[in-house]
Amino acid sequence: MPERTAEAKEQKRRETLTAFVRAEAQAVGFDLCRITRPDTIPDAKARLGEFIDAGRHGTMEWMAETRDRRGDPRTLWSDVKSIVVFGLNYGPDEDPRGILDKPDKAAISVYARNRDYHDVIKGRLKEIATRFAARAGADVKVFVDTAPVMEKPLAAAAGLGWQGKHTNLVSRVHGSWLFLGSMFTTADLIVDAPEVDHCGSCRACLDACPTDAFPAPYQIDARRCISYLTIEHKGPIDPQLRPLIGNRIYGCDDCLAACPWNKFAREASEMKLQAREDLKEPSIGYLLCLDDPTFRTFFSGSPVKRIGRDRFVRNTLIAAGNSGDRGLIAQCRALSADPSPVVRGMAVWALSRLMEAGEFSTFAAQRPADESDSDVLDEWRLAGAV
Ligand code: B12
Ligand code: SF4
Repeated sequence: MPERTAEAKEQKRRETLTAFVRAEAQAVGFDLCRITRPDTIPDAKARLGEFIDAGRHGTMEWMAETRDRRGDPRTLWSDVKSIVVFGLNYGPDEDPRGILDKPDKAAISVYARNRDYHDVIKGRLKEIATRFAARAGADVKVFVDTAPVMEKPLAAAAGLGWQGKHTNLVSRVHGSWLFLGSMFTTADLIVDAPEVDHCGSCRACLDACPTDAFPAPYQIDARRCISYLTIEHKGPIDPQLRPLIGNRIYGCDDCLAACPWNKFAREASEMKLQAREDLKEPSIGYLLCLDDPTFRTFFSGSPVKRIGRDRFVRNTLIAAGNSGDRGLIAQCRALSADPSPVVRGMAVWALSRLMEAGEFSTFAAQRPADESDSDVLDEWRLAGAV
């Protein structure tokens, strides 16, 4: 029967291409590779809409601007037939929460302790995509993080794991430490079954959050998340939240680290990113000294560089203010005269916490009379100096 033969041939071709992409994923060092279709996340668009309508994206306006394309892969690319989702384990060797008890040290979240994962994953995705497109004669597009793609629901639909109560993807094999990336293609591949929720009654991640960023299980208010506050948010940080940030100066791992599924996580592959030694426990005192050129050199190739020196020093000043370390007063005083208003303002806040009341009053009495930035003046007011 010619029709049957054509069908069988097509099936064989799908199987071969599917096996090819999996083998390629393994060869470039991805830990997981599974496949779904673009119509498998019907709830995602409405849930994204609720998140944005409630203002939970804060100042990440790019989320609202791209909501239609983001909520449905077919709106992003109408020809897409299959979506291959890749996972890369970046599990740390030690519990990253250990540093939270060392107030003179600054905590940089695990994902940012080495090269920018966007570059690493994008490079691997491009390698796969080039070879796959040539083999399949199909069109491909690759995405990681910054594109308007809802990577977590797609990964869950492809069966890499499930979205945990902290909203991130949890895998039975790799716990909560996975980066995601995807390849969209016009090729017709064999799809995998979705994963089901294995959180049960556990709420460890919800209880671990220092800033109470989860209004309900499976939902996050980014405006309270330390990752958003220290990385995405420009300008001054809500004074109520500053003491809760502790010494976390770039991102936060608390909800991920609390996940019991990490215990079952397999060893990360040999191709995983190793943390830079000098980013494991850098001292607050050292980081406060970074000017623009030294900041750029120190964080060359790192995702931290993206936020720029001023926002980085703003975050470090919050850690200084929370440290109780009077040895940092001289550096904070110097930064209270910094050209950047966000740095000046946060230096005032840090000093109001580190100095004795009388000492701060004397310092405030000597402050420059020509300060005109409204945010900095607000900080002086908040500190009771005006
Ligand atoms: C915006 C963003 C952020 C924001 C908002 C976080 C968030 N959870 O959305 C901020 C800056 C806070 C952030 C922080 C972090 N991020 Co981020 N971030 C993204 C980004 C760019 C978009 C995510 C998104 O679409 N959010 C919008 C919300 C609405 O989407 P959602 O979480 O999928 O929403 C679902 C749930 O709310 C759920 N839901 C809603 N109501 C209900 C009700 C019920 C009953 C149920 C079951 C479900 C449910 O359904 C929604 C749709 O699936 C993705 C990359 C990408 N393109 O996808 C990376 C990404 C999610 N981030 C990532 C990482 C690693 C982090 C951090 C760990 C970094 C750090 N160490 O500081 C933290 C983790 C904080 C946390 N608990 O989420 C990884 C996560 C990998 C993984 N294993 O899941 C991603 C996928 C990047 C990547 N390519 O690897 N991030
Ligand atoms: S990353 Fe930290 S602040 Fe953000 S939700 Fe998780 S525990 Fe809370």
